Amino acid sequence: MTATAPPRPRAVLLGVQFPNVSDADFESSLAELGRLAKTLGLEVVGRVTQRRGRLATGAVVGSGKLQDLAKFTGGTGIVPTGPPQPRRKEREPKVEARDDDDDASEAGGEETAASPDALPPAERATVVLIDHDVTPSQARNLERATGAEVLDRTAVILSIFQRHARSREARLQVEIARLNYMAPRLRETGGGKDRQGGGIGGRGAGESSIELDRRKLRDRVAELRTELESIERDSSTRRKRRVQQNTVALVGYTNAGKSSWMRALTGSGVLVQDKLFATLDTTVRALQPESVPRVLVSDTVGFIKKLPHDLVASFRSTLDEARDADLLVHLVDASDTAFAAQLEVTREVLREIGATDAPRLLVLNKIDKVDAETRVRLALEWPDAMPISVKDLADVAALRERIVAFFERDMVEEDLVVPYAKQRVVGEAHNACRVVSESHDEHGTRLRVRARPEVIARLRAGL
Ligand SMILES: Nc1nc2c(ncn2[C@@H]2O[C@H](COP(=O)(O)OP(=O)(O)OP(=O)(O)O)[C@@H](O)[C@H]2O)c(=O)[nH]1
Ligand SMILES: [Mg+2]
Repeated sequence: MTATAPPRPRAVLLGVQFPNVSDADFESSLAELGRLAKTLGLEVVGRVTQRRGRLATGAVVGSGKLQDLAKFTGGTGIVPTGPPQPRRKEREPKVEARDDDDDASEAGGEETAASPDALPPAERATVVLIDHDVTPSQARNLERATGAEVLDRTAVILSIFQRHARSREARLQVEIARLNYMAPRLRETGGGKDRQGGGIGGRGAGESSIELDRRKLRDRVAELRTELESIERDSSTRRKRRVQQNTVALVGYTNAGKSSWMRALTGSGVLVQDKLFATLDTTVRALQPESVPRVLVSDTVGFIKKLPHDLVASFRSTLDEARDADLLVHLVDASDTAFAAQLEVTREVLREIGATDAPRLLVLNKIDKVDAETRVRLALEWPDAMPISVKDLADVAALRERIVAFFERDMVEEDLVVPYAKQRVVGEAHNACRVVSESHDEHGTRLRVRARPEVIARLRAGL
């Protein structure tokens, strides 16, 4: 046993700025990749960026930039042609990078020693993170030029999801997405070899599945889906039971503060962390202090730019909570300069999962971190949004009030006669409505209830 924590694996970031991407957007995207890296437990030691029209087909960036990368990782900086050779040879003279030199890096021949100006071995990065999705062969070429493990944005996000998944449901969802991500890569590498296993992206329950051929992989996905479906049937039953209730879903970009608000609004002990994707499982709790009728609040997985489509599909059932909610509280981190883009991403994912009907309340969260001048500007720009902070008790009370008022606003008062054979509905009415009066006669229980019309309609449907 040693007292000092082992050093964190080092990573270098690689980004290509396309002509249609502004400097600010490019920077914020790379910064986000850095935060994803940190969430994965990596230490970012540097970055290499290049402006170009598209990713180089060979190895994402031109040869000069490959050399820059190799300084961080200790590789040759050259994509060797042909299979890796054990024999070492002098490196070819460096070819200057041009912006359009897709194949300039293919000049190398066999792999050679690290460049002389590379970092000392102990300080080198062992991982290259690319802020784009790359093809399997681009990734492989980059790996051969850098000698490091290469992860694209999707792989990074999948790895984080894999580490943060707690429930069986979340684990199954992530595993299905991960196997689907791996399938085409298995095909290209003829069974997957060198880089699989042990690395940042390749570890986990499915490690040995790398050796499985595509068919076995498909069978495995089918098996996992069957298991997932049976769990989903249970949770959809649970959700149906909640249909009678008033429900609010907290939605938003990852790290916007959803779980913090879940804690504040419901007094529950859900995990709050300054990490991306801290929450993957949905939690549902009653608003506290309890309102009459009761309001249920749900906290769920956050969204991110370029969220892998498969992952959204896998989490569809988890996100049903958001789709079926009566009110969506959409939280953004107002202290993040990129929040308008993040807001758009969230809207897009909500559209994708079909959560388009419920009214939304926009919350500009973390307003305590925003200076006075910006607050004024935000208030003008987003007049309908609530600028608040979870750290301010008055703000917590204010959001709770807004939620309660939302459900109050459209309430109507009606009579319900519940036959004695259907007394279950009386209990449901007490949960979902404000019961103004209750009496009994020969027809059953006579209730005068206050609730939103759709809640009363749902109760009537159960009579
Ligand atoms: N200063 C400040 N920090 C906040 C506020 N709300 C949340 N935070 C911090 O922001 C970080 C992320 O908060 P979470 O509540 O975990 O965010 P989340 O949206 O649940 O994130 P994921 O589950 O990762 O998607 C934590 O460090 C919180 O303490 C706020 O109003 N003000
Ligand atoms: Mg959370």
